[in-house]
Amino acid sequence: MTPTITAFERSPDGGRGLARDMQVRWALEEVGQPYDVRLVSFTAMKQPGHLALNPFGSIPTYEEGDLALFESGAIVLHIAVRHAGLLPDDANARARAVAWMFAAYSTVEPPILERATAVILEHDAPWRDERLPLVDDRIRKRLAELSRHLGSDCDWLDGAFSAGDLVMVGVLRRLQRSGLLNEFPNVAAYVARGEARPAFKRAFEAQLAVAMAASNS
Ligand code: GTB
Repeated sequence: MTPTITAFERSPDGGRGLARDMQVRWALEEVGQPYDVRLVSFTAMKQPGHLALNPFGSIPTYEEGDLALFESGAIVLHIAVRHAGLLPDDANARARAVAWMFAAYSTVEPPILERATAVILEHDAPWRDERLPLVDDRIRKRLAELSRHLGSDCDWLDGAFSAGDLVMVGVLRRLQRSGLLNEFPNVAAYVARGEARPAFKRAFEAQLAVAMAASNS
């Protein structure tokens, strides 16, 4: 059965692939699973039809037969469990790949989201200029830890590319315009390796086509 995911009708990122449908698209492309996309407006996301799929009124969602899922991490994990290619066969390696998914969303991402809030939503707030350097230092701490873990030899976080890398690269991509990634060349190279994967490129092009169509309408 072909799953259907939801994505922004008009992504505020204008096609940079930063909204979280990108992680789901990428996972589906990695495992070779075709999918349909239902585009939703900000208004539609808050209507009962979408809230029945995601109580928080956000994208992405995932529907497959009688299964409806929300939370990009849960969706990527579901895809990785159902298909070969995103989780190792060895049980311990599999558990570590899942740990990296959690690390991406619950350890690495929080200060990155704080930065987005400071830059976008608190742009005019009087505390913004004091707060941003503090947030950047919290991000640097995580990037330094990742940098030490990757060292000079590791292409991926734990052996072969996994769902852990997919989620981590997705989280780190939000830093691309901040300049912070470039302070850690091996982490920047890690993100570039993720973006160079053919499955990433297919997913990126698909979401870009939506943004282009929206900008022409
Ligand atoms: N924890 C959830 C998950 O991982 O699925 C978070 C879902 C979420 O935040 N969805 C966002 C959304 O639907 C889109 S991805 N927001 C609309 C709403 O809640 O009303 C977050 C996002 C949005 C925009 C950019 N951007 O413009 O750069 C980047 C990321």
